[in-house]
Amino acid sequence: MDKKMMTIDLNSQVLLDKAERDGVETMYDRKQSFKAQCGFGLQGNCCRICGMGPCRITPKTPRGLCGADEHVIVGRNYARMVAGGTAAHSDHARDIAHTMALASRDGNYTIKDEAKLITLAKEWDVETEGRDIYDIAHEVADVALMEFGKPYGVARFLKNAPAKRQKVWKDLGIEPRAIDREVTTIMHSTHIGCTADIDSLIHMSLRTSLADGWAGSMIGTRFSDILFGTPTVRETEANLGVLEENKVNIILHGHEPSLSEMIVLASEDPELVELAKEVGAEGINLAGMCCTGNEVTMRHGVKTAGDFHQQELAIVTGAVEAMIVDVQCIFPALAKVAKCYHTKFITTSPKAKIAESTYMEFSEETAYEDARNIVKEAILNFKNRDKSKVLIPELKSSATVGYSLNAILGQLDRVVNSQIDPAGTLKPLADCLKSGVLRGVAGVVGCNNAKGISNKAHITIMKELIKNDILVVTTGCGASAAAKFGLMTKEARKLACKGLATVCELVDIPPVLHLGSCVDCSRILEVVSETAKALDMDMCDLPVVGVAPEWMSEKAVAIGTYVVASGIDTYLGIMPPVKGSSRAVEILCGELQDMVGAKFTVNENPEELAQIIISDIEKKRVRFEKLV
Ligand code: CUV
Ligand code: SF4
Repeated sequence: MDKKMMTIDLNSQVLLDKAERDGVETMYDRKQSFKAQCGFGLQGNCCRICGMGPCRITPKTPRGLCGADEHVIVGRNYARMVAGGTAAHSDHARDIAHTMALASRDGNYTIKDEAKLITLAKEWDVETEGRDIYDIAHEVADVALMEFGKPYGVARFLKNAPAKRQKVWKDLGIEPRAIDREVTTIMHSTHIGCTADIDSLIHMSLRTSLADGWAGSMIGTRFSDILFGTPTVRETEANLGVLEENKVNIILHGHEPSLSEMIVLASEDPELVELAKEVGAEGINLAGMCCTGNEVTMRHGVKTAGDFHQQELAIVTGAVEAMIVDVQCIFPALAKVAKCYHTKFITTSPKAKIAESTYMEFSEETAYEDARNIVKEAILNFKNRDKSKVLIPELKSSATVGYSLNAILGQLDRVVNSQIDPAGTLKPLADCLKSGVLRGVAGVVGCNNAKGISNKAHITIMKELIKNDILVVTTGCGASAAAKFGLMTKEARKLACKGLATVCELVDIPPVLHLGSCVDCSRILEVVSETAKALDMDMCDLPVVGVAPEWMSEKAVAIGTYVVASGIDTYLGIMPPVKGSSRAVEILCGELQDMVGAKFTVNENPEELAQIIISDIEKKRVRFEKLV
């Protein structure tokens, strides 16, 4: 295998060699043996929605057995991806809301950001005067839980968007109602014999995606901040080099901070630290992976072991005592890889049981006890580590992380506090955009995709954008990539052009800002929305774009769709399975512009995609400068 054609991460390349020596199969081996992927699947024009199928569209068979044409089939598949992604983010948020309903002063979960809770309570008309903070929390949690199934009305957070944006949604009829309702409606409407109109399928996809961005994900982020603390700026390190030879290495992988927060606490438990010493280790070393990694690095500075494509390779180091996972983006392959080493692959969620893993159920009611037991299991596994099988690659990069909206406001405030109002505004950011010192802002987010070379598109595009005075904000595995490649260090401003470099120096930030996990794309919505409001504009008026260079998950499809529906042009480095319908492409990459003021652009060549983004931002600036 030509490793350089697999990943640009040098640690990963070293570990791919090791995997080969150890006889361990990874995603990269499977990628090679797959060779050609199914053309119908790639185009999105295979339908398995009913038992008469699968029906595949070809020139000779232009319709499925029920008569569905390629537009209907592609549209239904697309809508179902949006529903799948919305369900995943929102069900995660639901769990966090349930966790907040359990919060108590002396329990496992407490309220860490009271101010944020009060703000939210006020936004949602929950009485705050003279009430115990936990009573407020429980009522706010109940209101949030109602957002999933309320029979009437639209999502509560919509009113936080700029007035013009709200009007677009209202006029188009894409204001999401209850979150579960939007997901269910798509599942219903894409059942055989329901919606057979591509325009309508995309219309409902827009509405459902907004239930993700402006409801599910936003609840996930806000509630996590309230319960676990709003991220603040801190230093960390990233890449597999953060594993430590002499410590019990525990990798936290998955998504929901309710588990990872407890593991962080348990790993500091004096008894467990003592136990680690008893088994001959110098201590416990936690490292994060994927979005759980982003959550714990943003709030605790826990180091990031790697991204989605490094999950198997982390185990291949032979130095991991336990890989602890909850939900989403977990390779089933981990069970097999873990068997080749001493690593315990510990699954914890009834929503994501994986055959041949060690299942240790985590429940919010018994959170700390469960977390302790899990960490203990890892420590007791240290003795089984086979030193001859250990290879911890050297590379790691330092990174400054933790840029929640509040942290960004705090940074801006430090510089211009004479002009800023006490609540803090994004006016300084708006001013930099106005003056053109910053040409624009790009949210570069999302996964790694085996269709390309791991990390290549992320890094190529981020570097190119900052070189052109475009500030990059990032979440998910895009954030892990940026951290690994040093783009989140303050010195990385040297890679930026003069305008951005100056802003970075003045405000003391890196040119690529870590905004968190995938649900935290809602933070990007907030930044853009607040900036638009500061300028009395709509979100589509700003020189701001979304980019998903290496997206792969249904969640990413939901994110891309709500970003576009929010008026932010979105650029994809991987073609979604919609090419089989010329109408789907026409709408998504064209007509949406007139509907919501933004559209998708796809180009699988990262250099070209970067140039398109830069030139489009300049085009957007022409209109923007006329408006300001
Ligand atoms: Ni939720 S969704 S691979 S971990 S960003 Fe990473 Fe992020 Fe995509 Fe998954
Ligand atoms: Fe075929 Fe129609 Fe059934 Fe899809 S819904 S599998 S196109 S018959």
